[in-house]
Amino acid sequence: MMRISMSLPKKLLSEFDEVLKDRGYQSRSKGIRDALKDYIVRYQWMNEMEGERIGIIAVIYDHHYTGVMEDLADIQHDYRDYINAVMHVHMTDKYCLEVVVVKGDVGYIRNLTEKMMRLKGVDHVRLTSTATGQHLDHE
Ligand code: NI
Repeated sequence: MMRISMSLPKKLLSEFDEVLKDRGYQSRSKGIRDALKDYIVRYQWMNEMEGERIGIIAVIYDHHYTGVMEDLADIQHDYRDYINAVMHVHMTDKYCLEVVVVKGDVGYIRNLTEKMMRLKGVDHVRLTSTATGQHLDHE
């Protein structure tokens, strides 16, 4: 085992501890290990997809964070050929939810998702997608 030390926002850590308590975890280290594995599995899952997909990207961000709205708009404009629609919900005083409907080669959808994920001020990004055509012919 390696030991690491890290800085986390207090609120994030207390929310994480709440989840661990709720799930009956005895150890925070075990919780963090499991969360990291989950992150890696999601990454692998995203990388294994190929071909044409249709889906949605849900993005939650703090619209007060300087530049985040401009950055999200710039990225989405760059990928406009793969975006069919965007819905914006003013979730709370601070947070916005954007639902981006995407369609096309998964390579582009993945790049778009990861570019938005990397932005500071963006709290949560989740891609849900399905292969196009898969549900059209019920053979
Ligand atoms: Ni908003």
